[in-house]
Amino acid sequence: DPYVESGFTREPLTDRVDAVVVGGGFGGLLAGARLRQAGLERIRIVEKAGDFGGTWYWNRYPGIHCDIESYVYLPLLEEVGYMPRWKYAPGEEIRQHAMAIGRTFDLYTDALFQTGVRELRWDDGEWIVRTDRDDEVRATYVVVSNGTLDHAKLPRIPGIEDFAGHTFHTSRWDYGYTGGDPGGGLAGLADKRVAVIGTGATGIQVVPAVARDAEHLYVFQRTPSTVDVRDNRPTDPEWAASLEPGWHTRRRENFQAVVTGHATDEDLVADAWTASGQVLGKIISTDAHDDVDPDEWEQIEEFLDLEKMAEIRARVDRVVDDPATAELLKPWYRYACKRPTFSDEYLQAFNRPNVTLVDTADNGGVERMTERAIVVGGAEYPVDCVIFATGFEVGMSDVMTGRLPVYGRDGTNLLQSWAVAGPRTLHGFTSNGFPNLFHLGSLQNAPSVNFTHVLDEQAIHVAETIAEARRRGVKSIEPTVEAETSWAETIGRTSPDREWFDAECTPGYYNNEGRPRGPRQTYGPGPGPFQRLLREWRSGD
Ligand code: N01
Repeated sequence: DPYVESGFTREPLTDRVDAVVVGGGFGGLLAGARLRQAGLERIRIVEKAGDFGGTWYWNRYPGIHCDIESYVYLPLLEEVGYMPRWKYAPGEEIRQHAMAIGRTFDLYTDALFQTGVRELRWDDGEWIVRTDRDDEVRATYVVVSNGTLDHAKLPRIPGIEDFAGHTFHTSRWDYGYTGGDPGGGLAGLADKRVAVIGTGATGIQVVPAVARDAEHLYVFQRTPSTVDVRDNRPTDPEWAASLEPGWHTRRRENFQAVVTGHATDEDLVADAWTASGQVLGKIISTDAHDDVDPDEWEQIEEFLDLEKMAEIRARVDRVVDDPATAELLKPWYRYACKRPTFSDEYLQAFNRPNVTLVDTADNGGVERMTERAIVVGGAEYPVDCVIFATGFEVGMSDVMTGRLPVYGRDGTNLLQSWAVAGPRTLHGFTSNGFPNLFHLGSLQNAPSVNFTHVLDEQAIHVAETIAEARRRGVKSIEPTVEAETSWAETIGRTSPDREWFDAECTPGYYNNEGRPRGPRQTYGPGPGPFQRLLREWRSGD
């Protein structure tokens, strides 16, 4: 029993609250905060981890940072009264902010940590939430926000279980073994030969820290990432003092408009897109792409893509001393095929005498592991420790995989009811037959790179919907079958179909190896129009 092992046990709990929120990451915290603002009193967040923070709770590897500017990534900055210290915040600062949200909105009082929700069941006008600690909590409303990047992925390397050295995944960093803390050095690696497998966004952040302190570091790369300039800097206090109330919402909306190509403010656009070349900035700033023929637009995109990738490769040549290593570090695909990364230390790490890049692409990945070594193309690399930076089982929340069963009216199983025709929701939030149940995350809605913004808009929508129901004295809310059908039709019609992506991006964005991509389920016009659509829906009848 992992709970007994962790040393934290407690008696099962039976009670009744206004709302249960499944998950205490930013989605759950935002749901909690917005429900609090909407006047709900008993809000119980149930979270597997020992505290709030979600992905920032589990991922504490050295070097962890957020790639999105902190002034737009961190939610509720004005409400909490916090100004980030860095343009790109380190993970610990983000985790502390998550905890501050918990305190500001009094979400700790009723939170259940180290507790996993095992079943949601609608019973006579309310939900019964059962947990793996045998709790039975009744709630009028349930908001599910349990994330999509929480199941660590280990590679299927033959012999992985034979390896007798030390291993761990980046999302469970072993500071006991490596020494140090998230901000400090890793003294425990001073006499260790270490392997890092994986060079995605995580690998890029972890490698410089391990390179600095390990006796020797072998970086096992299957696909090189694009590594763009980071240019992090402390927050300018004068700028911070000059901000007017409401700045945070405006900045987030501006950022969203720019990255989705809907901005009209020329200065802002030019600023944001300098890295992508002025052409794209100009096209977007003039909103000209709305008038450009789609084929022509695709050609323009491809051209800009080529330019951008040439710039990324030229940087590798400039930074990396050894030409053979530099060649291997150059990405060969289109920019959006893989998640872009940013670092001013990663490429530089390969100039250290104690760092070796082992490219596995020609051999289809790592060949096998033995008791003491990693084998690639017949060559053995003896190591003491293997760090898996191999990402996550992506794209499916526990509800979508069935790990968290949901039973609605008449005991209907949610997943089974979606088995034939796929998910059926209104705007991704609610489903017929499952009253007062709301989903946050990526389900039949519009994604954006700044995911905390997407989650906040969703949390606001759920909270305002519930507040309206309460004002009207309505006991339970759910969409009609017609509304769901109509939304499914909108999603089917507008979901972007990027054929080149499927054809050229191997492996794909999240190394979703060998898995069918399935029909796309996003609202094509993008997050801005989606948020407007929700606001209009709320202000209607
Ligand atoms: O995981 P990934 P991640 N043999 O899946 C390799 C977010 N994030 O943890 O590219 C050999 O991207 C795999 O190789 P390939 C962000 O959204 C955000 O890095 O598939 N190698 C790849 O190199 C990101 O997208 C921040 O060929 C294998 C790596 O492992 C998500 O988290 C920072 C392998 C996995 O890359 C996940 O990122 C960090 C195998 N069998 C992360 N299987 C921010 O800044 C996999 N690999 C906000």
